[in-house]
Amino acid sequence: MRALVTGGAGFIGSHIAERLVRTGHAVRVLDDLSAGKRANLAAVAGDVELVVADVRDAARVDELARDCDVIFHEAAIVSVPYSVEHPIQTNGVNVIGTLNVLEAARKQGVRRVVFACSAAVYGEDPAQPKTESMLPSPVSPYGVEKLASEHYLAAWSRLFGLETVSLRYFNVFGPRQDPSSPYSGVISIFVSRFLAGQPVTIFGDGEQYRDFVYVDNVVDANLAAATRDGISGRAFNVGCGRRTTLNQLVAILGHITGRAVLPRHEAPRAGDIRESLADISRARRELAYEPRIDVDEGLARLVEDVRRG
Ligand code: UD2
Repeated sequence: MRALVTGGAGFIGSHIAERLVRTGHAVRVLDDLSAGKRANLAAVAGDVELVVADVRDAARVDELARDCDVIFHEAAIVSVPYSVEHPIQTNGVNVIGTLNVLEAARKQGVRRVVFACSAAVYGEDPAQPKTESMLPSPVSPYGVEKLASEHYLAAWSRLFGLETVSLRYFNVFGPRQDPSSPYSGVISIFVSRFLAGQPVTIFGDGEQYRDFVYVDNVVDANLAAATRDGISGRAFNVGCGRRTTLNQLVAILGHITGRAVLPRHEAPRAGDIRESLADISRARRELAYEPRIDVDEGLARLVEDVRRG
């Protein structure tokens, strides 16, 4: 197939682009390089058409969707706190960007759009694990934007027969996730600190948990979402279905790196949810999704990758 990956020079998008190339597909990437990097596509640079463009530019998106069978829509501003500070800007990228993708797909006869949604749509509802049938109640602009996008997908599926699939990512981790911002994923921060022999900070008592999912599993889910029949208009949780507390994370990293790091504890971060766990039975049933790489194995691979540089 011929695929367009928006945000394809970013963390998750570049892994999707790389897998597509390695499995024989033609890949075009749209990325404004605001968070993405050319270097993220270095391994497949000769086989990917990288177009530096903004997903808010409807005409450009339309042009790039031409002749594509599938669009993987990963382009977004991904920081929850940033969305609180700059909601007009994040709405522009995260919602108008999605509308541009849907309109381009419809006009250009693209068969299917697979969308990078988020567990942020669930908000603070304490019920665990999260199932897709729960009523979403996002508490951040970012979560609202992801949910609005998901509704647009489902509407475009009903209105125009465009095939759409929304994947609600939980806490994705892996190589190329940028550890440099204070809002970076906790695993990217902890791994770089462990390997540098620096202390880590846990916000709260460390008993809060997340459903951490290695990026290769997320790529598997995307490929299944692009190809399975009978799932148009649907949303799926993408996690491992396993909870890991931050204290457990520190222990696992200590084991893998052979370094004992005593975490510092600070007050819980404002606005943090305490727990997040995915029920992945719908993805198992309808996408034949199975997280092949568990958290321990994913962490080992990430440590190896960061060590190699
Ligand atoms: C994740 C997503 C976010 C959104 C949200 C929805 C990432 C990076 N972010 O946010 O985009 O989808 O889920 O619920 O996947 N922590 C520390 N020390 C640190 C950094 C973090 O203790 O140095 C804690 C933090 O307070 C939180 C946990 O680690 O309790 C996870 O934080 P995170 O920023 O990795 O991810 P999260 O779940 O807030």
